[in-house]
Amino acid sequence: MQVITGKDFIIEEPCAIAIGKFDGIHKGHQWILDELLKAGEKQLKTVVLSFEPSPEVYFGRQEAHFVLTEQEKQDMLASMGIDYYILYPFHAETAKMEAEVFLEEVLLKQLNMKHLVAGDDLSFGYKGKGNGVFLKEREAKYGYTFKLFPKLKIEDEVVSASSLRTAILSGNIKKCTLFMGREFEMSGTVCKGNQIGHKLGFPTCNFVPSEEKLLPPKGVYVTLCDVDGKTYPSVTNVGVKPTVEGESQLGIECHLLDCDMDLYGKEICVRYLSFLRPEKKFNSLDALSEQIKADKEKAKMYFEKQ
Ligand code: RBF
Ligand code: MG
Repeated sequence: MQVITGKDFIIEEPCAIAIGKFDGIHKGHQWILDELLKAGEKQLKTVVLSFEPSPEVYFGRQEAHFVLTEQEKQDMLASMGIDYYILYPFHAETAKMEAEVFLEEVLLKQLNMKHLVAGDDLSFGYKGKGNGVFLKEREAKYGYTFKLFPKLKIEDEVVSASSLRTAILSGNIKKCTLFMGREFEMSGTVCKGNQIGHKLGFPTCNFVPSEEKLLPPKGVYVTLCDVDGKTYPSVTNVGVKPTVEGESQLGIECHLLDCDMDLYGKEICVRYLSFLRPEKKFNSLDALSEQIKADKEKAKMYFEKQ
């Protein structure tokens, strides 16, 4: 996949384009992207076009934390087989551009668009005039086809970027998995911890999540830990360890249930399966240790039931 930043690109090959932020690449996004890839099978190049920063963030309607980091999103789009990923600069000038101009100059001239797909909240151009109705009306005039996707529903619930964010922020891990069709995950390089976990009998591999990442509530989760192509059942604390430290940087501490390995310096991926409890400040390390033992038992039971 070729990643394009900036405005001065030209793709001469006829292409199918998906416009959107696609944060999370949830089931609704997958539905749209599947349609894009189908167009790709019919001799069209496939293009995903996102505005950067996203207009939601630019206009201050959303914080700059995402379900997928930019790198995770790019890796996933590449693995799906998308040909081009465009990060179109969004600033005052982009916001002022008439929808008609964006359609003619960017989508049709710079990109040779033959097919367009998007979710029903699509809007681009000045005052968001470039919406579903606008694009449908211009199909014949400009010789492209356009498919607008309604919001997907799973088990009677709307799957959208915002419902997914709400699920993550409230620790509703089951819903995240349902909406994404895979587990919510976080990756990082294992750093040196304080070794207290080791003394307590619960060694952990620790990392600091990416600044970009939208975080679930501080607390304890049943997780899978991927490292070196292998997967290990684990239990993970997301938080600041109030029992051992004062106000400190939020970290991820993952304890492998069945083995004790030193993963220092390795890249690991933690996949969230279930929320167990909120993080707490205990009166002693002994009390914390007792609680972690209980968390570990719960996690083991979770895996035995699967
Ligand atoms: N630290 C806390 O201060 N409060 C907690 O509730 C807490 N829960 C944890 C649960 C698990 C399963 C693990 C692995 C760690 C937890 N920790 C918690 C972090 C713990 O304080 C830390 O791993 C050790 O002190 C080593 O830094
Ligand atoms: Mg959306």
